[in-house]
Amino acid sequence: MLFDGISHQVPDTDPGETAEWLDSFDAVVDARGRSRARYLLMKLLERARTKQVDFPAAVSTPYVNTIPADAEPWFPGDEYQERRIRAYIRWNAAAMVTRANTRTEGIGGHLSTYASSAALYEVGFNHFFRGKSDGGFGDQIFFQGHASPGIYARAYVEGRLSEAELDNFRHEVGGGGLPSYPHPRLLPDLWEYPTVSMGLGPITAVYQAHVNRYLNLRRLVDTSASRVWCFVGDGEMDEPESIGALGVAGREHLDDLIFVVNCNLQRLDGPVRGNGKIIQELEAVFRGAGWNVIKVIWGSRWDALLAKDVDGVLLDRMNTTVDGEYQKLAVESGAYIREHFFGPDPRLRKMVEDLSDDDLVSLPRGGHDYRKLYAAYKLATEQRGAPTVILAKTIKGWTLGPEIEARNATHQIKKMSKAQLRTLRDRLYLTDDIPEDALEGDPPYIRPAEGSDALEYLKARGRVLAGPVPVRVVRRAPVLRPDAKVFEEFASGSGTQAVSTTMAFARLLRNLVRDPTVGALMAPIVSDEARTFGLEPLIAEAKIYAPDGQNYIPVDADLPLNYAESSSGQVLQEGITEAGALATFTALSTAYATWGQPMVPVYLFYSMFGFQRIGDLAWALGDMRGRGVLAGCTAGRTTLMGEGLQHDDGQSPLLASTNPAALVYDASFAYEMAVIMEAAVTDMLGPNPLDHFWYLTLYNETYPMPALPEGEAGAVVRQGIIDGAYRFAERPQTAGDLAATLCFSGPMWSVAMEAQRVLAERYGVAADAWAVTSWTRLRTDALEVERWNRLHPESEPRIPRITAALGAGRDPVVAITDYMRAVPDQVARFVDRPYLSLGTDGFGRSDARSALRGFFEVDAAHLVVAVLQQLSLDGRVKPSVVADAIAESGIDPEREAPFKVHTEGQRSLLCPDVDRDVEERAALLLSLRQCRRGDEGDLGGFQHEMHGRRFCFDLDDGPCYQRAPLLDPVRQRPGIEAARDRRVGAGVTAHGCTMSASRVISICPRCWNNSSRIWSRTAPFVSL
Ligand SMILES: Cc1ncc(C[n+]2csc(CCOP(=O)(O)OP(=O)(O)O)c2C)c(N)n1
Ligand SMILES: [Mg+2]
Repeated sequence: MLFDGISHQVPDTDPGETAEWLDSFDAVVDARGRSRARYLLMKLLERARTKQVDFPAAVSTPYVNTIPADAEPWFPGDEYQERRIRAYIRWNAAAMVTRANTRTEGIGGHLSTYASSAALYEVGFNHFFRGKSDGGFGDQIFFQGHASPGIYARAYVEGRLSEAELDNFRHEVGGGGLPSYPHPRLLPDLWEYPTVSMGLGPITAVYQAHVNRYLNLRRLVDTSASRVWCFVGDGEMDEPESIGALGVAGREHLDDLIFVVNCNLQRLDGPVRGNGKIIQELEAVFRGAGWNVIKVIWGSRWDALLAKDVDGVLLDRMNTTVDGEYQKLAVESGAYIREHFFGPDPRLRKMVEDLSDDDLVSLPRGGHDYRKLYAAYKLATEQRGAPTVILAKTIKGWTLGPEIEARNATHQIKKMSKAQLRTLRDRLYLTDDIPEDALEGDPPYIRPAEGSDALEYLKARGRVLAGPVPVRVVRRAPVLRPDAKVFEEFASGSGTQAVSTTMAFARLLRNLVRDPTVGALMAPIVSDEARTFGLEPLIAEAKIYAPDGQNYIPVDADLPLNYAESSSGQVLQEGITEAGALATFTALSTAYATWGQPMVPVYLFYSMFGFQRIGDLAWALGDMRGRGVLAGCTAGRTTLMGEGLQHDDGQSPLLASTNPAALVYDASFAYEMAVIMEAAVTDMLGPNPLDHFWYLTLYNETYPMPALPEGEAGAVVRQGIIDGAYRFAERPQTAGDLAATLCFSGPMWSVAMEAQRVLAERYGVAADAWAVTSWTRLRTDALEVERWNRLHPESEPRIPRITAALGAGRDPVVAITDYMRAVPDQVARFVDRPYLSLGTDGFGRSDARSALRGFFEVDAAHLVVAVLQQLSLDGRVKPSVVADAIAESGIDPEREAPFKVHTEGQRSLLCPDVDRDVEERAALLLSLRQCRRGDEGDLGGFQHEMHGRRFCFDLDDGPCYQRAPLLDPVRQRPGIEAARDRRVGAGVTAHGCTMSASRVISICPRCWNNSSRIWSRTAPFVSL
């Protein structure tokens, strides 16, 4: 597909020939009209496509089937048997949901979605979907999540599920239950791909196909015999994730990818596009993204009508009728359809005069027409060079009877009455299988008898297609272990060289990629931040995966570390799509099941844009039992400096801790990171891998990395790193008996060490320091122990790891983190000592690291004060000592907490109650104006009461900063100088008040909080 073929910029090599073609076209328009001309053009475009002559995307075609009746292939199946099998499945799906809701009122389930898509699935099951019973990998099928009743019902008919299991639909807790939706975590022999959170199925499917191609081009797995099918609802296509990755599939020509969109024109509450046409809209979207589009709109009985439509009136009616109207027609009588669809135009009315009203009602939509669907699937599987979408028009609740079909409430119907079940039975021709008395009580489950033609047919199809789907198989893989050298260098520390954990991680990743045993299985993934994370050497060496190779000379070709792309590249540089990158990670992290090929995906991302941005995909990853390493880089609310509110991550370990499959680690040192990575890689490629993934935060603060202790002590530290904590520094010798414990993680180690020194030297407090690598693991352990103790009251109580590690007593423990206090507070109630935590709750700021740590009160001064204050609680330290420490450190005890949201940020001068208090505003304005009459040089100041606070406005440039005790004079001076230089005009004052040439715009939080001085210089206060 070409996207930018601008013909007038291309030289005409044969103008005579061009003129001939154009003249002929003009002649057709003149002689035969525009419709005919349009038809010929479309034919030409079709031909061009089949001849693979690229042309600019033409994004929509008329509202008819893409495959004309005369181009439909012969249908190879036994239609009678297939219809019968379909009837059994339809019935069982409805019976299962009805029974579940009879057993437990309100347990839920969906009837209408599968009812609308039964034919879409059955054509696939009977003719296309490949299973795994031949030892191959089969197709990867993403089912519409809430169509699961139909998938269970088929598995029952195939003999793969029992009646008891069907009866446990949505009753999982007692064991042997069937989950509501596709959840491999809970039904790991059957489900492969979790899909029910709208949009995740489509994006995961696209990246599954993308990863399949990657594995194939890297010669790790031959994926060529498998296809990826993704079934998705038309309402679901509104999710950004559903459409966001379509371009990837088009760009990479992922022709093994087939989407089937179930266009029943409805979502949960009502029409998807009442005033428009979802099929047309989606056609344009998919075509624009480079996909083949096959529309299956009309069933076979429309073919004869379309054949009569010589003037194009029917086509015109089809094109101009909106979806809302089509839905109305779907619930109305034949007479209504005659009157309102065909009626207005006499030519149309004539077209259907020989059809009865009943005939009109039963003119079906294409998505229920087996032959049309077969034709579409066949073409979809044969087309090369681009992915294909089948847009199939269906009716929601099809066959469930007039009270349910196409009704706005259809999605919510969970139970069918006896009368509705009878209608369904009759409609499905199941009167022989379900006698009248069987309709009393619970509707029965039915399946074809052993030896029946239907069952034999089913089995025969299964043999041809290599068994049933879905089925999840995990094959044993050889145990692999990287060379110990990969990790060794990190144990010895970095000497005097300052490095960050991110830099160390990049180096470790490179070592892993180079490892002869596991190197090929490493799959580094980034979403456009490789440079930030120091991966240039890896890119230069392992190259970026690009299915088309590199068809240009990169601008940095002459540099040793250049932007190298290759079709066999190893690094997945996904561009700026965290969702896409996580979907890639998901496909690789489950390759052990999908392809019997364990991989080690390592996705490095901006930690702020991880769980927070794509938490639901990470949830699905946990459901899918993915294995891999997620590395949240540029982590820490104060460690990432300069980037500010949207970037400063103070919560990702907490968000990650909510995912039961995540093992969350926050390392301070390169050796900790290496020990964690060694555990991760050896587990993933080991004999009994956990279905877990690792989340590791990495920082860009550099410091000399300490060495891992050797010998026995080193082994203890290693175990502590994995378990979550180890003692990093013993208590220093001090004169008295004052003692405390500092717990740190990540870059807060240096703060803890500085505090340890000050506490010992100035206050005689001996504090030991613990490195906590995983608050979450400590908490999980403690919760397990707590539960065990609760349930074993007569046994000797067990002791949680963290409780044992920190012991009991009155010496306080103060934890410090670069995240919210809730991170270390995870273990608070398991510590038998006074416990306090310091953290970075609140919105981040852009500033230097030291300023941020001061602002969030996580610097050494605050840590010292915190320890002293804790010691003062039982009288071992006098409160006055704590107060002196506060004063000496320049800490302003009256400032508002940095996490208090209503004091956040800059305020409009007359904020916060500006609109509430017009009079106050006017009074202030007056004061300002009067004040301005003083002149340049010494404007003096004035005070103003507003909203119960006293505002002191200094209109001279001196006093404000001198009186602001928190400001660091070194940092402040340049600001003042700069502000002086902008005596008139817009600017920001030394501490953040902003003003324009005409007025003071805002007042900084410091002024606001500290009796609210405003330092304004000479800005004239003309208007407010
Ligand atoms: C992210 C998300 N939001 C909302 C829902 C709740 N939900 C379940 S089904 C559904 C409607 C689906 O409509 P459509 O995609 O058209 O599927 P249909 O049932 O019509 O085939 C909604 C909103 C969900 N599952 N996931
Ligand atoms: Mg729908």
